[in-house]
Amino acid sequence: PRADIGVTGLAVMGRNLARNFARNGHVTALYNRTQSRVDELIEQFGDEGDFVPSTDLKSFVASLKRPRRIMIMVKAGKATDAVIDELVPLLEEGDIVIDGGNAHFDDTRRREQALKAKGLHFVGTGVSGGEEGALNGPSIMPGGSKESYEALGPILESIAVAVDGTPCCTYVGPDGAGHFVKMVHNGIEYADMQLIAEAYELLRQGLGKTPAELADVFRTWNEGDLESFLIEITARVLDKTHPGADGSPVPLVDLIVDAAEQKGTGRWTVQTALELGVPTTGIAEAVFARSLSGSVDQRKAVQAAGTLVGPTGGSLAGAEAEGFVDAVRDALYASKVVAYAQGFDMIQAGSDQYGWDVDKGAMATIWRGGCIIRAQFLNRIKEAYDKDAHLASLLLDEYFAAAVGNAQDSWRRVVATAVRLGIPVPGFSSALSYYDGLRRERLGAALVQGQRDLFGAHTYGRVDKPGTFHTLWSGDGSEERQDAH
Ligand code: NBP
Repeated sequence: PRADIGVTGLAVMGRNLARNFARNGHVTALYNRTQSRVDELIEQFGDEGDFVPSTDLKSFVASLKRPRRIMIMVKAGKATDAVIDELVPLLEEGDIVIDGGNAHFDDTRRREQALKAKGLHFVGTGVSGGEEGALNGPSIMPGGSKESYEALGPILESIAVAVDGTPCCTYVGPDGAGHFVKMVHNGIEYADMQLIAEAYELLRQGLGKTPAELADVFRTWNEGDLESFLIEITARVLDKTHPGADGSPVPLVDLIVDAAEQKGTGRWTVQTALELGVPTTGIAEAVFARSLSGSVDQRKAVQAAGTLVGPTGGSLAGAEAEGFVDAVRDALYASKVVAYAQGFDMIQAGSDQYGWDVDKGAMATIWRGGCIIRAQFLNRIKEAYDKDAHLASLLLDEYFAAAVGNAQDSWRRVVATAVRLGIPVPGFSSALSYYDGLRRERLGAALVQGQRDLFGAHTYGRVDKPGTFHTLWSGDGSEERQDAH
């Protein structure tokens, strides 16, 4: 056996990862359920490196050096289990099975347990960057045993994209940690995209700017602290035109149906956040905003009825328009800091819940390249966690606190303007409410606790003394201490 690593599942992602391994000097074994995918890869790209193709799983496994490193790149879900079930009887103690698909971290935890019991390592790994990243350098988020990372890490790091000489791949933590972090990454991506879309809508509706003018705005923003892949591609999308019905060029963004779709990782993030009790409002609002946009029949019915009254846009003028572009930029930046702060809180909560000990600064580091959310900004997050790994919130970091503090007047102005114009800004406004919620010394939750005690005897704590209390609402109105004392 001479192969360093094997890839099974050679659709777009698997094929590109296999080519990436081979191009980086690793002898790469290939297997796919449908043989033609192997043949095509060898035919088209066989000269890019040293490939060992197989026509059956047994010879694929036999072609690998030990401990065997086998990367599964099949459709996430049942297919992954089917492939694992076929593979396991052919493997030997210490071999490493890597799942690079978009698995749910719960599935990864289950699979890791099952394989560990058989003396095998299971590495659930997030792979970010799509087809292009898979070929030229993805961001890689591997979970699993530390021991397996020793044998696998160097190979993965060699194919990951590097930023400032540091590979965007590092050990994330045990069992489901890698897929969990990848999931939160995708959730943050949803939030970031939603915020950018809100900024676009505000400037388009509020200032009546054309998509081409807005492309320039986003290009300018991309030269400042918002510099990121998502801002860059926003300008590209806004610049694009296609011939409309009469053949003349129309901005593509005006031709695209305004119903956003989703594949599900954003939803997973929010479901998990609800279970962990972490307020990731930015991600949740982004997922719900996509759902609302996709409720096409309901939106049509509401518009046809014409009974839900309110402002329908209308442009800002004079003093109201002055400085509005910069204000929207500030609001976008501040909201983005909140969304990332919430995402990193979620990583901490998952890490605490499952005992993963995830290094948040290291996660910011490996997201700097390859990923959809790659951005300058992540360097700041890394620095914040380097300074204090136990920051109670990213918002408390000196740099971010100052940045958000400086932005907050603009942020309030933008949210207030949006509300007045009737432009929905769930991302901007919920981020601002989250910021204020963290900041306020007292919250309305005191009243909620009172209500809960009245209708359900759920008890409350008091600010002036320790203990758990209940008021005898339907009795004489006196208060009882309920805990043992
Ligand atoms: P697909 O998700 O379309 O899966 C196709 C592959 O799965 C083919 O190789 C197919 O074999 C194989 N497969 C299936 Br389906 N059922 C199988 C079974 N029962 N036994 C064996 N093989 C089976 O491929 P993809 O789009 O390349 O994505 C691969 C993974 O990467 C997925 O989990 C996906 O979610 C993830 N992904 C990640 C990103 C990213 O940016 N990180 C992007 C795209 C995809 P066949 O050729 O015989 O049909």
